[in-house]
Amino acid sequence: MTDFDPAFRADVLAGLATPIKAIPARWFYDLRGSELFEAITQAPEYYPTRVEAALLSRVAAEIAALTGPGRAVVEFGSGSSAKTPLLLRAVAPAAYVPIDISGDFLRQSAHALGTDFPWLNVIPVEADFMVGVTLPPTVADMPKLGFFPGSTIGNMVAATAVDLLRSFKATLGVGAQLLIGVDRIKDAGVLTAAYNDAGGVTADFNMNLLHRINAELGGNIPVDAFRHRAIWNDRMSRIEMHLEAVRAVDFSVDGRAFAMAAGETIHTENSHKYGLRDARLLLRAGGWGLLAEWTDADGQFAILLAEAEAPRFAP
Ligand code: AVI
Repeated sequence: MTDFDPAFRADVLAGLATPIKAIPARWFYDLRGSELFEAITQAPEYYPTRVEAALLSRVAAEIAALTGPGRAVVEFGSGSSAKTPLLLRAVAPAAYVPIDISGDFLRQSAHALGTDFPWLNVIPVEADFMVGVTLPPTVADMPKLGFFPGSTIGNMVAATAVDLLRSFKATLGVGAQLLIGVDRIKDAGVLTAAYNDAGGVTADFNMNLLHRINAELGGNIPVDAFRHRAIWNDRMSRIEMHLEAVRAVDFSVDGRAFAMAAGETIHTENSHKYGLRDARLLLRAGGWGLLAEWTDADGQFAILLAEAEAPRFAP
C-alpha cells in the first residue's frame, strides 16, 4: 500500500458499504486520472472543451467590454487549459489568482502562465475552493472576476452547486463578476457518445478509480470484472458514469470485505446538463444576477457572465 489520503479511504469504504454504491468523482483525479482527463478533452466525441474554447475566443472582446480592465481574475481550479490564456489576453487583468487543491499542478500551471504573461502578477492559492477561500491581501482592493469554465459545476447536484456559487460570492464579494461555463441539454445520442468515446479514454478514466483503490488502499478488486457505463438520465438531466460488475464478485479494501452481484454498479460521476433558464436560475439561487450570456451556433454550450448581488430585503 503506497501513501494514501485518509479522506479517500473514508469515502471509498463508506461508498462501497451503502446499498447503492457510489464514490465521489473528485477521486478520479490522481496524476494518471488528470492525464486521462486531458486525453478525454482531445477525444473527437467530447465536444465541451472544444466548443467552449471556440465560443470564448469568439466572444472574448464582448466579455472584456463588460468586465473592463484591471480586475483580479480568480480562477476556481488551476488554468491548465487553453481557455485561461484566451481570457487573460482579452480582459487585461491586474492580477491572476488560480485556486487549486493540488499544489504541484497549481505551481506548474502558474509557472507556465508566468512565462506567457510576464507582465501579469500571478498569485497561486493552494486551497479547496469548495469550502470558501481567503484571497491574498494584494488583490483585496481590486475588482474581481471569478472564472469557472469547463462545466465543472455540472459535476455537482443542484444543492451543492448552489452552495458553491454562494461560497464563490463570499470569496469574491458583492459586486464581483463571475464567468462560468455550463454544458447544455442536447440530443441524448451526442451526450452519451461524449462519455463513451470510441477510443476508450473515458472508460480508462473511470476504471482508473479501481486501480487507484487497489494501489492506495490495499484493495484486491478484480478490475476485469468491471466495465465502464455512461448513461443519460433524462429525469435528472445528467450523464451518469458507473462501474458495472459483469459477474458476481467479492473483494476487499483495507481489510473490509465487499460483494457485488452481476449487473450491480458503483456510481462514480454525475455530469448535469442545463437548459437556458435552468442555468440562470442556478445562478440566481446562488446570489448571482445575469449580466450576459453567449452560446455557440448549435446551442451546445453556454458561457454566462453574472454579478454578485447585494442582499435584498424586499421582493
Ligand atoms: C470535469 N468535468 C466537467 C467533466 C464532465 O464532462 O463532466 C469530467 C468528465 N467525465 C467524463 N468525461 C469528462
